[in-house]
Amino acid sequence: MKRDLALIGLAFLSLLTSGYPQQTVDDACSVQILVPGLKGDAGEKGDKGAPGRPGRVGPTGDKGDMGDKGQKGNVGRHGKIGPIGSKGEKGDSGDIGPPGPSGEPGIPCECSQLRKAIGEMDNQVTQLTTELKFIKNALPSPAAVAGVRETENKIYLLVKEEKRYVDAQLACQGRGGTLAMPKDEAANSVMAAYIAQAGLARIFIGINDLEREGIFVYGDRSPMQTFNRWRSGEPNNAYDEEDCVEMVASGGWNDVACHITMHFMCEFDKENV
Ligand SMILES: [Ca+2]
Ligand SMILES: [Ca+2]
Repeated sequence: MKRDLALIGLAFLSLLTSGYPQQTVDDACSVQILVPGLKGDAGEKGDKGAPGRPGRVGPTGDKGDMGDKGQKGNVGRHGKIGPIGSKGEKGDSGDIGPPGPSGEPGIPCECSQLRKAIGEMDNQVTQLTTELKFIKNALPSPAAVAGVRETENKIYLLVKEEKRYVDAQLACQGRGGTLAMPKDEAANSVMAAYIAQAGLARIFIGINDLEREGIFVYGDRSPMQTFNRWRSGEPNNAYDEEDCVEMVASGGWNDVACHITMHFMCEFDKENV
């Protein structure tokens, strides 16, 4: 059926083309009907075509079986140092160790210096013992004196008993001394400080003009030298009766009546102690 239609089409087409002006006279006069021939032999095989595009990704496959165990790995690096642990309990004492080696010989002592020092200490002990013996013998009672004072040659003893001048002198002589006689500034200063420290205002000292008015001498009858510490306006022989002498805490001197009573100070030669 199709083949018949094709043949009719070809014949119609040939009729149309014959009407063209360029058509030769022969063509216009002849009508040919074309009919297909027999099928030819098969041609040679063509060249191989280009590769096709990749196909779509396929669906996920089923999970496979577990593989074999791998080889053991290498040793890892050191980790960080951990925090300090708590203190442990004290352990038991160890055994006693063996004795150490003997020490080196000591240095010989400086015996000569030690003997000298000991000798000096012996002398001091002897001197102190003598002075203590003197104090014990000299003092009427511990409460009556305020210690002693010393210069290079003298020992001074403040006696806190109120006596008249003559009785005070006798009391000092009874102890082996005399009323204190300040014959230079050093002695006067020691006596004044002693009085002040004892808290006293005035004391009898060993100076008087009992024998000749206005001619003052020391208690040992030695004449007064250039040194004196008369207070301003003294001696004034007040009321015409001041023949004895007191020392006030400042160290100044004043002639006073001999019959009044007051504390007094004795002095002792160190040679006689
Ligand atoms: Ca006088
Ligand atoms: Ca006077």
